Amino acid sequence: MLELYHDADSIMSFKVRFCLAEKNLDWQSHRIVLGKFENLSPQYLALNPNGVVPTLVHDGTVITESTVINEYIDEVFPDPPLKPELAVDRARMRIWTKYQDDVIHHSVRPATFQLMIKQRFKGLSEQEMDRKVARHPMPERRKAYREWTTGPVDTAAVSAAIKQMQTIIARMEASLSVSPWLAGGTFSLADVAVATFVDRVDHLLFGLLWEEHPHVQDWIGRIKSRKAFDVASPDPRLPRPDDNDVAPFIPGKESGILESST
Ligand SMILES: N[C@@H](CCC(=O)N[C@@H](CS)C(=O)NCC(=O)O)C(=O)O
Repeated sequence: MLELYHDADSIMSFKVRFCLAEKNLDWQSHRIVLGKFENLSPQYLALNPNGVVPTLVHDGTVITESTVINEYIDEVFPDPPLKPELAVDRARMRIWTKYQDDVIHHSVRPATFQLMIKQRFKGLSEQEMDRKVARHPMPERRKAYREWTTGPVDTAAVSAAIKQMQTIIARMEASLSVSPWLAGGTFSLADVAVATFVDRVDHLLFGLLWEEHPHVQDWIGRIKSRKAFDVASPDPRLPRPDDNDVAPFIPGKESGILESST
């Protein structure tokens, strides 16, 4: 039996749901509501000592880390394969999955906190937030909750994150201009991982970031037309950024940050 501990609006959970849906696998859902800090309960920390989602449990064996989970799923349930046949393409795939873990995920976190998560904790002081996350095993996450969920929207942090997103998109464009999928001729775990970025950028209403990248746009169209993308998608009722929060980042409105970046 496959069990997934996940949350609806967690992009790393989305990544594993996408993989499970591509394989057409049945799984039992255990929702861990991050907004209520259920990820920090002693029971969940016993499963995932980093206090993050997702966690997969397969016949009682616990597997953490979304990229590791997806590779595991692909090995145990090889049909249809989500790893390229050639070793060189598998290396390319892992460069993308590592980049998604190390860079892409972190590029969306500031805007996610400032424009989505902050709305949930309106009015909470730093001290109150500190108490809520005191059990978090990752000190940098405690700091992020304290600094990013309280006070007014930090526009400098969002602007810096947008510049990083633009670099990522330029890298995607370069890769997709030489092959239809990120790791070569076939859809792979690289595409599954980077699809999380598409989902979140859309959710943040930053879709115009793709505008001048035809290969990325074409890839997004193909990614979104997969049934598994839809099945895995986060709850559409999630809090969306307010137009007023997003406006300062849109060209022609206030700062025009998207136009002025390189
Ligand atoms: N490297 C981990 C990262 C997981 C992660 O950061 N998950 C986020 C949701 S997308 C989370 O659980 N955040 C809650 C927190 O840090 O308190 C993985 O890929 O599984």
